Amino acid sequence: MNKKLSLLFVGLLMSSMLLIACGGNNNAEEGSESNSNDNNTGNNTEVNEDNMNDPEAAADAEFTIRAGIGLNNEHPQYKGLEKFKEIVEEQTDGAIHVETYHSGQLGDDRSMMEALQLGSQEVTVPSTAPIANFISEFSIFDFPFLFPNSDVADEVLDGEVGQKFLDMLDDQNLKGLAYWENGFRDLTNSDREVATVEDFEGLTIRTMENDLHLDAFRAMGANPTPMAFTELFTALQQGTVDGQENPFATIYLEGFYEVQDYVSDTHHIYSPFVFMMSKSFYDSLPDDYQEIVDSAALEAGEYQRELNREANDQYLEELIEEGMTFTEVTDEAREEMREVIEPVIEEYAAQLDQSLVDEVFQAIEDAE
Ligand code: TK8
Repeated sequence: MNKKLSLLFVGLLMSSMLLIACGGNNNAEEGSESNSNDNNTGNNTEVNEDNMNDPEAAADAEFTIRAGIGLNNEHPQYKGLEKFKEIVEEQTDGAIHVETYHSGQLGDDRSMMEALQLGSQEVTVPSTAPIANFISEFSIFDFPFLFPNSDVADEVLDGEVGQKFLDMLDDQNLKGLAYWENGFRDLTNSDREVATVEDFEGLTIRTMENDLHLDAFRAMGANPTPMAFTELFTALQQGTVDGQENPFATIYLEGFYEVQDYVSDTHHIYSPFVFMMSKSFYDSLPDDYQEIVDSAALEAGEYQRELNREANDQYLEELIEEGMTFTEVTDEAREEMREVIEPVIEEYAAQLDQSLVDEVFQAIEDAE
């Protein structure tokens, strides 16, 4: 698997060097246009009201950061991106200009990470699950029921253990700067109420592109399908899949209540986001600008986590008001789900360095 990824990475790297040789890059000669997104993997990146990206500001800047996410501009993830933009542009007096893109305008999590590796995009904030396709150790953050609550998650992710995982991104030409919050994942579907493991039987569930997620839902009797987030709403609308799982904020703000009838507070995985930057771009910044983007990613992350948590309970109320049937999952039912999934967790843990796995579980125990 890693050999294939390395070959893919070399191929992508060579094609990008060819592209850069033919076209501008982030910091060409004075007065050049802002970076061309032509070689980007994303869709239309023209300036529009939604993006509020200003081509004049880009032209005057020494550096331009193209920051793209998959969720829409109502989501706390985008509010965090705007906060990052505000801090960086203020502290560099506009020398660094940040363009913000949402709703998959530049691609999905995986293709945006590849764009960072190629240098055709500078920032993205994916969930940890797709990162595991680049660095298998990240699958540990998708062990179901790993984090008991968000306080423990913050302490572990923002501490030594979390930093160790961010440092692993360097070898992929990615620079991990901070953990933001996606949140506890909850199940929705269009077929039935789900309160226990038995209720998962035969449900086709879209999962993120992560083998552990697939195996965990198979263990519970569901029929999982991996899919990029950018394709999810259409798949739900067309009935290609019965359901999906995401935090309440995403379920509400992405309008999934329009195409889903049932929501259960399974809380089966706490999903972190990772704020990451193209490492070659990061290394091209002067030291003082590196310090500014470092601290801005952390400060914007604190802000984003707060927004995400403030509204999450409110979002469940909104979903019920929009007509979804809410099914409360008991702790006993969650325990049964965890027991059924345990062999999958053990199988994936066995593929990782045992000392690293122990370190993560010890850090969680210390934080509780
Ligand atoms: C958005 C994704 C999303 C994630 C998923 O780009 O794919 O379901 O939870 O938030 O990262």
